[in-house]
Amino acid sequence: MENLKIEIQNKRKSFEDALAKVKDRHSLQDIRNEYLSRQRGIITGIFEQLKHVKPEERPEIGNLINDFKNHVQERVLALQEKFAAPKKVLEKVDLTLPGEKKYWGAPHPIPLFQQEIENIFLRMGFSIADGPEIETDYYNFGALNFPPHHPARDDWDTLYITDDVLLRTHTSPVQIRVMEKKKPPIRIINPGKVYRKEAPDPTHLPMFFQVEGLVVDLGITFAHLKGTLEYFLKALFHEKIKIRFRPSFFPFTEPSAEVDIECTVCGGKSEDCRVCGGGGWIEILGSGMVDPQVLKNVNIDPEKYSGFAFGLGVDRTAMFAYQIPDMRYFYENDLRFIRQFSLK
Ligand code: FA5
Repeated sequence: MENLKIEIQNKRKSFEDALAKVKDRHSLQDIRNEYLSRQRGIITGIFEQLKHVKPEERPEIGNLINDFKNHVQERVLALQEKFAAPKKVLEKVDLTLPGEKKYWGAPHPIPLFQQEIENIFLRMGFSIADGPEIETDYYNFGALNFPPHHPARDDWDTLYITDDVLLRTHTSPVQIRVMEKKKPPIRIINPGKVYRKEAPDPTHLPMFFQVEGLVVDLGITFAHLKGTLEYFLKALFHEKIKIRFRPSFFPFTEPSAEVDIECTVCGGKSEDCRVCGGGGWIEILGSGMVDPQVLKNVNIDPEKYSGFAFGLGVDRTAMFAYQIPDMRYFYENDLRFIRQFSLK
């Protein structure tokens, strides 16, 4: 019995020595296992020796061992609390800081600008027509007087889905679709997306928006075309823009003209302007008197009726209205750029 008492004293001392060296949770756990493990722990080992003690001496030794066990448990528990992971202190809230700004979605500048265009034409008595973006060769080219293999097709090259089905290169097929269904008087615009085989640069995109216009009635002349477009552009640019009509060629109009506006990026003053190339002018739309052959293709008598048509590039015109030096910004999805328009 005396030997066991001495052993308990020794173990108690070595436990205290070991505990004095503990620095963290892991070394504390090692000591806990060494002393309290149920299978191989030091205290379990001491309890096992109890069976060799005389029965009348067991209660006293049993008390000593229990006392040692409780002591070890208490000391380990106290240190476990000390080494426990620090509790999260509630963050202090500084009520004087500005709040987090939440952005609402905003319309993209191109549809916004397209709406401005539509509103001007609606005020002039035009209505809005619609047509498919996937077109047949006939509507995109054939009915508009582009014979098969004609070199004019190169300027309007696109992506073909089959030999006969393609992504439309302009909104002009809608002219044909409208004239097939409706007889004069016709006064429509058609806004929509178009596609071209084109390398992007500051003034060219492979996908962009156009607004097509078509007027067919009795006695329509080039003067109506010129007056309508001048009125429209002055309304769109708030009278502040210089416009010029330049003779041009389109297979489906005769005579044809392109309309240029003065470069709003350099004001015509920079020789190496990336937008106008130093010329001071930039083309924004094509136009002309509807070719009599096109009217014949849709069974409208060209001896009786005449008309004018135009196709405006929405992105390119928006670029000048907003004085943006590169049209690609519209599609880069940089929110710092897009949000400027939602603040208007
Ligand atoms: C046409 O697309 C004709 N359909 C326009 C037309 C309609 C003429 C009716 C006569 C009668 P054009 O390829 O020039 O024409 O394009 C018209 C406008 O679209 C251009 O003036 C320009 O503003 C815009 N545009 C043309 N190509 C691109 C491009 N790659 N990226 C952005 N805008 C373009």
